[in-house]
Amino acid sequence: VEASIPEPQREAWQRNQVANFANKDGFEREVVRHVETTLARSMFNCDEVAAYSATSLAFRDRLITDWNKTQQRQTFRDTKRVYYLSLEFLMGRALDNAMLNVGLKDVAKDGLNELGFRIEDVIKQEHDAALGNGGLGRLAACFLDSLASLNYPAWGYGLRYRYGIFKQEIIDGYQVEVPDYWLDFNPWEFPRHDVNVDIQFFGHVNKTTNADGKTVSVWEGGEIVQAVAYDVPIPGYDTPTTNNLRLWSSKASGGEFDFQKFNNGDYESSVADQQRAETISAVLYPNDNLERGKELRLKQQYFWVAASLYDIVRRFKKSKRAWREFPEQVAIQLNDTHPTLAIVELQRILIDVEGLEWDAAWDIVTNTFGYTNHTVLPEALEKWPVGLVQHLLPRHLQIIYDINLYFLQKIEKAFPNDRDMLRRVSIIEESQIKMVRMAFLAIVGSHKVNGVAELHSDLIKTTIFKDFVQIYGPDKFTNVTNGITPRRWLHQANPRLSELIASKCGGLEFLKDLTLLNKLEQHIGDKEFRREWAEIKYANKVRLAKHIKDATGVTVNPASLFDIQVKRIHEYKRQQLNIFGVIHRYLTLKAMKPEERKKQLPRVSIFGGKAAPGYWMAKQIIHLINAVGAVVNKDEDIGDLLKVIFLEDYNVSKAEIICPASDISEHISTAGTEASGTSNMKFVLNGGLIIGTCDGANIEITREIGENNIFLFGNLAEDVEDLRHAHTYGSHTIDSDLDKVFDEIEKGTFGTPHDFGAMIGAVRNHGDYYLVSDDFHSYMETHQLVDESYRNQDEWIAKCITSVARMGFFTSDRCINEYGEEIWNVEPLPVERN
Ligand code: H53
Repeated sequence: VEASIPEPQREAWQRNQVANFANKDGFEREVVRHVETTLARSMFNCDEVAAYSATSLAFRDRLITDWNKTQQRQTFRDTKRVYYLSLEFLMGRALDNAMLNVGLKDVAKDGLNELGFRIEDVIKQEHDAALGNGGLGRLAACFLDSLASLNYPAWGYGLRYRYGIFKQEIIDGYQVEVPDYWLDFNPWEFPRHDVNVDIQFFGHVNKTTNADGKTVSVWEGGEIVQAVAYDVPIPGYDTPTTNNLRLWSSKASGGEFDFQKFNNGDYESSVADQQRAETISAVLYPNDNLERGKELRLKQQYFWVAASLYDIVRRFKKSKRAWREFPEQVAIQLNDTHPTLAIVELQRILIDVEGLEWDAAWDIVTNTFGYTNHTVLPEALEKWPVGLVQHLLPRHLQIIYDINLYFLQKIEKAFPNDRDMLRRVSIIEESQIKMVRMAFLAIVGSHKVNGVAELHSDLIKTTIFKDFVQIYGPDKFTNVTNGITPRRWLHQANPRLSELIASKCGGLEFLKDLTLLNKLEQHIGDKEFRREWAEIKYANKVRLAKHIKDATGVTVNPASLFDIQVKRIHEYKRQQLNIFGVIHRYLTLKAMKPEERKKQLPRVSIFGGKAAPGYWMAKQIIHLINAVGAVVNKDEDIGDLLKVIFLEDYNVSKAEIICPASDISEHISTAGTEASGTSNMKFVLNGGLIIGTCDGANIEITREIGENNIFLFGNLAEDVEDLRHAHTYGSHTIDSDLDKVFDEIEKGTFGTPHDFGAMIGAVRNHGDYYLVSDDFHSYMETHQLVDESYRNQDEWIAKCITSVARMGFFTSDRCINEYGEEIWNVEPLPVERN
């Protein structure tokens, strides 16, 4: 139905265009209006939550008028769009970001002040949008910021989980999970009840003959669940471009519940249908780098992918172009294998619904998709049992088999004497329980595959996807090293440092062109500049110390060296190596004479991160950290020389306080296991140094900032396999210092030794898969170097400034431009604000 206003009446609309506020008075008027009308309150009952709500609504109004303009312009120009499909968008808070991107934070600050509020208190009222687990989800959020800031026509597609990642509480040293219901009041989303799609599950496939005498497959029966769109505006920095993040929510198709059943007294089953439907988008799976193969997860994936593709195809069809032009209008990026079914779904739409021939359709499909791989860890690679796919998506399984058949036929021709190749690369793994290998399907159905850091992109080509490089040639595989948005991770998280940098780099332009940071190098010799720099770092440490005090009750001295490791808890990330090192430091301090002890550098070891609820070993690691803290923090021999802190519920808004406050941060994964890492970039950009292994983006950070400005240690990726082999088949001796640490744990110094038996056993008796013992000595030596370096504060600060000056490469703007040119073939489309 044509809903646009006819020409003669448009003048009235234009005359009455919404006027956006641009100054303090205008802002205050909007806040008061929202308090009094939208929220139905008044100045007599306006608390900080209401002030937050009204401020958000005022900014939301602004964003939405820009959003409208952006969408109109993109539709009118009919340009190619990018669709970023991700099951996770770890957005954090939106208000601060919206104020900064729109350039009106100062206006809001003054306005709120006049109305009786402090802007920091108002910002803090917002609940994080925590629709993600870790790096993968946060990367998607940084990419959305860059896409909008660079004026790319782009949409994100995801799921609107009712519960985001759980809230972590630490009770008696153990992690306890609490549900994160975050939707009570969310001013940043627009329900689009008119944008809904029926999604089919189960059923069966029939073959029939159509009017042209062609045999066609018809997918029938089963159940229908409705997908409803919720739109979240994504503002660019210093541009009116405001893109869309569309999140799908599930509900029972055709209404609230079945009235027929209800009227017949069958209340329970009428409500059950509704609940079953709503379950699909109810919770985010809390695993990072770990796939558990649950049926509901597969349902989530298909639900989201099918709704998104329906939407994309509908938009394309409005342009009335020929199907072969689809890849010229549409680029779809698969964030990991989670959306791989989109490949199958598009093929299904094209052949079953639109009547294209297989080859023509498959050409369109493969030219549309790009696939980003984020891990080589075997436990994270997605595989689905054939039987489960058959049951849930019978037509899709047929298409997967056909895709595989045509693919293997080509392989057979190209490699006639290599039977084993067919087995190795088949999309179907012929195991006891047959499995669909999602990564292989993603490769076969995409025109480009990329890794997320150079080492990682090389590794996928030589290990898990080696055969595919032979098959397709090396050009199908590429690297796009990850990045972070400097708007949130510098300007928003560390406003004082951003201001100081601006004063030396020609204003805030560096937020749009991060290579401008290199101007800082000219000022390293400037004593006053270094003093200001150090003063800001100290103030950020004071801010974190206050947070630590409030959260844990422990007082830490901000003059200590702050050593931070915050990320998901995982054996490959080796928080166990860190805590063993802390214990070693503690034992060393204890063994010293008091006068020697006094000469030591005080340290605070700070940890934070969630463990997947079903990941027992990760939970043990959290327990050990807390157990060590409980002993060390009250040891009077030690005092300020060592404090061990576990910060509960690490999330995006806490990261904004933590990242600016590090002296050193830890990125110490077993070489070859961390695909990239992105918090390493956040810490360095905020003037902290890092201790790390030669893994992921650490290597490129070293290349950029210089090896004198980073503390690298440990074995290299190329040696890992041999070391593991030696552990299992040779004699495995444990580092003697590490042995002492284990003995101390086993003596009961940190509580019941039994609790930590498995952690020690993993190193001593079970092959030390993560090479903790192999790297321990070099790790401790390198920490020694850190201490020595830190004593020379002048040199330390110079290292920090040099590092920041050379971090320009790691902006997510650079990533997005690389994707835009090399993978998507899209151009920016600037929007005017009138
Ligand atoms: O993705 C980040 C990388 C990081 C990698 C992470 C990741 C997840 O968070 C979840 C699943 C997965 O396969 C990978 O571990 O190294 O920086 C963004 O690319």
